[in-house]
Amino acid sequence: MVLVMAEEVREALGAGRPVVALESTIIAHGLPRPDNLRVARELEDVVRQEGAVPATVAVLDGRPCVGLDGEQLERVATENGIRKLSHRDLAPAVAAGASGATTVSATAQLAALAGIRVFATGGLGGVHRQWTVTQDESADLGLLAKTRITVVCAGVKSVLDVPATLQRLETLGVAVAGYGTGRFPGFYLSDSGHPVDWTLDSPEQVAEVMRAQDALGARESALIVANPVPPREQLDPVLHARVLADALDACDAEGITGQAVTPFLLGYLVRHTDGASLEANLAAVRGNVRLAARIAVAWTRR
Ligand code: PSU
Ligand code: MN
Repeated sequence: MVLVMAEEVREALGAGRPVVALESTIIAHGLPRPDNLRVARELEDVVRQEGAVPATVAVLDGRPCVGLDGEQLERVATENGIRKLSHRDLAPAVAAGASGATTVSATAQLAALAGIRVFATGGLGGVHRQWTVTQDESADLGLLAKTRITVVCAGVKSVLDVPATLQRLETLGVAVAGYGTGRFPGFYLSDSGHPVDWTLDSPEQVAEVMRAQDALGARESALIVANPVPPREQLDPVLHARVLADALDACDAEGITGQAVTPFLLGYLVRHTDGASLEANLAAVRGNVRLAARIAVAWTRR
């Protein structure tokens, strides 16, 4: 296989020790420079503090890498022209010798191939508002419907049509659980305003669901653990509603489409909230990475 695994990751997996996959699109395209490199390192440190091994995923010079060294992480954060790769882009990128950051869908696919079961991100992609016109739905959803991985997120990005995304996950048969809450989190906000059917309250409970998924032997699908940003670290909901409406208008007015939509909207929110959306985004990601590491520890403790 063409997969390039970091030595540390390979050893940990071989020995049955906990590993957490981290995506790189948030680093390359979701967070502003130069903070993004510091954040990328910090997230890896959080995983280590919890006793697990971080495996940041990216494609570098056509090589799909699971686990990056310091220099590789720096390339993802700083290299100009680093692409955004969803799972459909992996083969073309490998064949072309291209470099790119991996979205949730590409990261989940490569992590599962490497034998990693737990993965952390900020917010999942999903069904966009205006879907009836644009048909814009992130490839994240379809990939999670056929990949056995546990993804810890703060819900789906609030720029999306959240109820439509929850409905699509139901249709696709992807399990969704709130972590310590019966409400689906709203990425920058602790509560999206929508309920979830299942609540899990500890890493051990999450690991029990993962074991039950395997015991059932049913179709390979993911488990989404939706972990809310703490209320005191969320973005002010009134500010969020106002700036988001402007961001969606600006996206329309500027004719932004396809892969560029999500980075555009996230960037707009950062600029027009004086960085407050960035703080909330970071708080969410940090919390998710920490929880993912604890789940990986519980998962390997059998
Ligand atoms: N979470 C964040 N910031 C991000 C993303 C997630 O906090 O930038 C990325 C993920 O990589 C996700 C992608 O897969 O946004 C979705 O992009 P799209 O809507 O184009 O599928
Ligand atoms: Mn899209």
